[in-house]
Amino acid sequence: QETATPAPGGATPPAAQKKLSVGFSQVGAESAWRTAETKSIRGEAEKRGVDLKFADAQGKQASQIQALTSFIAQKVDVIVLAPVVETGWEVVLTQAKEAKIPVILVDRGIKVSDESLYTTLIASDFVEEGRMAAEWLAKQTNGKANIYELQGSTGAAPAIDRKKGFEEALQKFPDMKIVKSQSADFTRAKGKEVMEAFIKSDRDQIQAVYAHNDDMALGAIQALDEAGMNPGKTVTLISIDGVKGAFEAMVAGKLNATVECNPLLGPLVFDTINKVRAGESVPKFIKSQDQLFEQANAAQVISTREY
Ligand code: GYE
Repeated sequence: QETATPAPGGATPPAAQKKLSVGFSQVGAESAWRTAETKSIRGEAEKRGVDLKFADAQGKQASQIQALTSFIAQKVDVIVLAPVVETGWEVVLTQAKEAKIPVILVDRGIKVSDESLYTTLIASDFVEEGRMAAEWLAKQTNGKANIYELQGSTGAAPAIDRKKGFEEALQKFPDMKIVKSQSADFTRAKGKEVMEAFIKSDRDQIQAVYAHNDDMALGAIQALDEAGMNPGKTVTLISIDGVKGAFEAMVAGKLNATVECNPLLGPLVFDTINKVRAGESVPKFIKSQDQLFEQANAAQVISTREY
């Protein structure tokens, strides 16, 4: 057995080194996607012996600002922020910058006039996801459909950009119409509720549903099922995330397609933190690669899905 010898030159032996401390301000637990992300980041922190301070904001920006203020007061080494909304970050991020604490944004972007207020964003391209969904839906419906849209949380980057990309791509298809569009807050319960209201007023016109995440689509499927409307057959549904529940719904023939959005960001987040702390430069946007999955191949790949 080896015995530890003191490092030459009086360097601090690893055991006595201060643990890396990271404050992570998470949006909440609104979706299966987010639960998978939390698990990935927490698990990776544990694996690497990082002291992770985890704060769940329950969907409130005020709670996130409070968490960040407290991380700054505790002098954490790095802040990881999954911002609930895009705007309103200048004051607290300026405080982090003055305290020389790097801020890594995960899974959602922000709009700030001064880009130096954060180090990098690790996320998917939501505009591209919206485009992929629109193009797939247009192909599937031969360019003609009355679409009902379930938006994500108001003011959140994925809600804004998934709508934008979808609308942009639909411009090439004059007979693809978004008839109604409403926020269902990225949750299954609201997805069901909003879909019920759509069904009540527009029952015979609903041909397609575009949901900004899988959870809302799963809620909508429940509403359609309860109304006897044949989701996946007479109503075509596409959503985003690629969570297990979506694959199960595709195997059951009720969801038609999902655009993957990778929540397993833990390893990449801590690799990036190490680079930043070593003084290496990192890109301002570290983009995940997403792909679309359809009902036809869902059964084949479901067992390989990790979240
Ligand atoms: O798609 C949705 C979640 O920010 C990318 O937030 C994330 C989104 C994800 O609640 O399910």
